[in-house]
Amino acid sequence: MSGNRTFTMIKPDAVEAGNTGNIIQMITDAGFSIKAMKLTNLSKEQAEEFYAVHAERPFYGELVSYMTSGAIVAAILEKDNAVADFRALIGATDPAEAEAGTIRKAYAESKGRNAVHGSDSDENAGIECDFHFEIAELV
Ligand code: DAT
Ligand code: MG
Repeated sequence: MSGNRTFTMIKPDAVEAGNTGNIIQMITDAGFSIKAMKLTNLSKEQAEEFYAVHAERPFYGELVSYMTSGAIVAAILEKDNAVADFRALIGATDPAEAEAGTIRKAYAESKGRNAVHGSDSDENAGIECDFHFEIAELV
């Protein structure tokens, strides 16, 4: 059975460009409710841990430095089939390949600076929500 929660970050490029409000609007228009949300910064250690699965990839250093370059908005989202539906809403990793109507098509600058994160499985959604929020922060 698929779960009903996913984790997202609005990434530094999108926050810096002033797109936070429009992205949140797209998320709620798509039927997600916001269970927790915060404007914050990732430390180098947090970014390295969050993206540890990519540690051997050539873009890892660039990814960590980008994700620590400015404020992010972290959030827990709820909807039936949350993980798959949110991946569909954000679009392909590379905005050049993202479909019209997706968040990355609208707001991502490039494959590396791609506006939003979305969890890729129910298991990782749980890990990522716990990484950023205490259970007491959920509404
Ligand atoms: P996604 O964020 O769509 O789940 P991913 O998990 O494969 O994509 O990669 C995590 C992030 O790493 C991605 O959002 C942006 C960065 N990234 C991935 N592939 C990249 C590449 N070829 N060059 C630069 N950055 C990349
Ligand atoms: Mg991923």
